[in-house]
Amino acid sequence: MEKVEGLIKIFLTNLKNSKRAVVLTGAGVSVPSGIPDFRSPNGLYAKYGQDIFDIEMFYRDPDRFYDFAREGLITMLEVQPNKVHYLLAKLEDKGLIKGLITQNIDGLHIIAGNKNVAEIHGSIRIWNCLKCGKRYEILNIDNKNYLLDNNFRCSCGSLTKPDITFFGEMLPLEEFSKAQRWAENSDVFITMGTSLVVYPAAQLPIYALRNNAKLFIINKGETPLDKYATIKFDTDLIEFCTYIEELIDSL
Ligand code: CNA
Repeated sequence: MEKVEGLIKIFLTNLKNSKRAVVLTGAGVSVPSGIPDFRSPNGLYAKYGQDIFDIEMFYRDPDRFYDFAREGLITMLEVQPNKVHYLLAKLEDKGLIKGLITQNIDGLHIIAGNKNVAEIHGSIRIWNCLKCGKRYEILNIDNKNYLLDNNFRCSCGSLTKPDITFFGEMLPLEEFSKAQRWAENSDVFITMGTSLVVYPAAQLPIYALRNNAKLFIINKGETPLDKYATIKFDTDLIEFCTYIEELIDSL
């Protein structure tokens, strides 16, 4: 316990002395809100298979994806941010982090109050018709119900797809360029709740390291970049954020 507290103080000192700290989050940040991650034993892959976000599979069998979407994506809209999201919003408010890059598609960082956010894998809030281009903003209950009642077909009868990046698709260029710029200019780079195996997101800490940024990794379980971290916290994020909240004002 004392050792962890000591390491957290080192982390906080680095954060407070930094000028351009950037955070990269992954699915683990939203697990305490009730959204399962991909790769844990109770994760989405265990239930739906690894290819559920594969773009070829989507075109081959869209209804399989839509069945998953009812249970695994639309339900994300009912979920609330947790302590980790709120702490990150507070750190931005205090000027301690300059940018927040997320691989998550649930929109919870924006709901929690972060403003400088790069959603590099898109967001489930928007669904687009693949034929006529009609856009459905599904935080609007009428749009959501329309899609649910029509098995995700547009009013023109064609397939719709959420505005998220499937495996086999390009990332949204503008969002990723912003994230890359932040990473390349960062002096402290923090990753939270990500296994760092999905590319090109996992490249971002490497851009930061090339700029001599210090890397801090907070994740339950190993990541391929652990050996490059100034400190790796293999700990639960809620526990970690509780420490930060307790110590942040005292340093
Ligand atoms: P991942 O590969 O599933 O890794 C998540 C990591 O978080 C794992 O190493 C877990 O051990 C760790 N973890 C889970 N809970 C906690 C916790 N409470 N404390 C500390 N660590 C924890 O997911 P990545 O984000 O690395 O992979 C990127 C994918 C996942 C992106 O394409 C996302 O779009 C996608 N995804 C997003 C969501 C979401 O939007 N909430 C949910 C599931 C998957």
